[in-house]
Amino acid sequence: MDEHRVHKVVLAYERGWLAFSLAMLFVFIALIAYTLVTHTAGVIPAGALERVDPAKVRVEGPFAQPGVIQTGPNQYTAYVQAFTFGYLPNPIEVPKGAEITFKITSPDVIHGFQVEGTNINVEVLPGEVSTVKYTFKKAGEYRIICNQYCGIGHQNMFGKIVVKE
Ligand SMILES: [Cu+2]
Repeated sequence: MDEHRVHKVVLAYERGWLAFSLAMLFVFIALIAYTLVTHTAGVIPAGALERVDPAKVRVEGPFAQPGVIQTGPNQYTAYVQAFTFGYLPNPIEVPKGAEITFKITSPDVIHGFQVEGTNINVEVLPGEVSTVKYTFKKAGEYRIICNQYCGIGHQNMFGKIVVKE
């Protein structure tokens, strides 16, 4: 093949690649959209801005007494502090099969709140409340991992969730 012909063939194949990769991308977007309409979308942080004063979260407001409170027949809200270098309460005790709303904030720097074995994976910013929802279907212990570098104790920053039968 001469150079001119090669050029034409390459361009034609490239159009095919572009069409196929775009089609795949749209399929991905459709699949992602599907997850948004199921209950699994609860792990998406609430969009509404909720401000708190990181200097005061340890002394006043719901985060000063971190814990789990019942808010409905099968609903609970867990107020959680993520701090250098741990989580409060520890452990976080919740019942199996109930919708848990986690409200998490930090009195110091950014932390991660990744619950091993689940899709809970949210950033915790000082000054803001991160709100995510999750329903644990299996009882047992779940480890919380800080997956945002937060200082010298980062690699030892863990917490625990105990899901009771
Ligand atoms: Cu941390």
